[in-house]
Amino acid sequence: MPNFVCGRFELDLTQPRIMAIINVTDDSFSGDGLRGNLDGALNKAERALAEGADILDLGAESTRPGSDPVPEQQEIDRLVPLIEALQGCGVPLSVDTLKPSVMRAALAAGADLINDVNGFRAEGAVEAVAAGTAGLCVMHMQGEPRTMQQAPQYANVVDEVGAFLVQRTEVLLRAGVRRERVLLDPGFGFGKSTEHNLALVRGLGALRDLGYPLLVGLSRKSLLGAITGKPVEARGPASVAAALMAVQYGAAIVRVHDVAPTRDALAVWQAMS
Ligand code: HH2
Repeated sequence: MPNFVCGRFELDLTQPRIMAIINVTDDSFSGDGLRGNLDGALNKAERALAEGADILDLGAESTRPGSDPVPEQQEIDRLVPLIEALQGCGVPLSVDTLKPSVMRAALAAGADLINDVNGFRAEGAVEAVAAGTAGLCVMHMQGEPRTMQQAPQYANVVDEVGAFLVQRTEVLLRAGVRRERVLLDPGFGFGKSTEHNLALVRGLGALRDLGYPLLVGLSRKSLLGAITGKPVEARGPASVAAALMAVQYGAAIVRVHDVAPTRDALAVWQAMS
């Protein structure tokens, strides 16, 4: 597979990569939201880099089930200073947003990757990102965050998620995006029951066969609570196991809260593979 083109960077994805989650939200499900505290976010980013993060994913709007949208100016005001302050950190800066105006502001401030949990479906999203070289993570979500976990329905979750990702990617390619800029993500927990999430983990190989690198975010999610019976703050070990399984099944990048243990687990996996 060719290198993943990601703004100022090209990532070799023949070895698994770690995307560290840096939330400046008020209400993230994992309880790690830094409420727009720039120094807190910079400290967290520095720690993630020291622990071996390959990408930083900056988010200013929670998308947990039941969450409410954040005004776009607030999202921009929280993200832009962070992107500017982290410009020289040496790894790609990803921005987790579904709003075209925020995408534009983030790219103008120097973001390298736009991570859209809505698959670039908002009006103007494709136009906001098509030019340039920023990486684009296309994620699947059924419904919208406020209601998505109420009654998710699929006839065949792997096929339907795959078809959606192909369709959204074709829209991007038609708008002039090079294939090397695209990452796909099945969107664990975004309009999916436990059974749907498990079927998608087992189906990662089929999704990888679509021909794009896969990003997987299972860290601390409710699927792990359903399996272990543990509350969100005690899901660290389960998250590391889930990241390993995701890589084993075909993920190129894992999106995690806990970089250090994930880095160790991947090092062991690589040495023993
Ligand atoms: N999950 C969350 C947010 N963004 N982006 C991608 N590509 N894949 C994911 O699985 C994903 C994502 C939810 O996790 P988190 O950021 O920890 O929580 P919140 O949205 O509550 O801030």
